[in-house]
Amino acid sequence: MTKFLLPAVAAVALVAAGCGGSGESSEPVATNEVSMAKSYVFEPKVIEVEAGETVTWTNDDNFTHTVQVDGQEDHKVEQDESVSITFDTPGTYRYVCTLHRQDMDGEVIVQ
Ligand SMILES: [Cu+2]
Repeated sequence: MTKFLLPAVAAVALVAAGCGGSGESSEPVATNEVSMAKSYVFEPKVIEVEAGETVTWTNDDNFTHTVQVDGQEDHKVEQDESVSITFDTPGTYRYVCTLHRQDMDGEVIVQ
């Protein structure tokens, strides 16, 4: 248990120190569920999972969105639908909605 808690606390502390306190939305959240919430956002924006976990994005917005991880296959997600991607290799993966890349991006940190 302690093994899992310590790195998470350290990561949050680093983010807070680096951003001067204004980066509330960029603190990693330990979850494998991301909502495409109203409107044009991934919520939470930065998540943290264990290697081998599957992350599910669900479109709760009124518009079609996509999930494209690190330039790989683009997954179209219609309203009320979802897409799941499994992350086997540790690392930091950035992703975007290719329809709204100015507004919609996020990060999956795989431990
Ligand atoms: Cu979008």
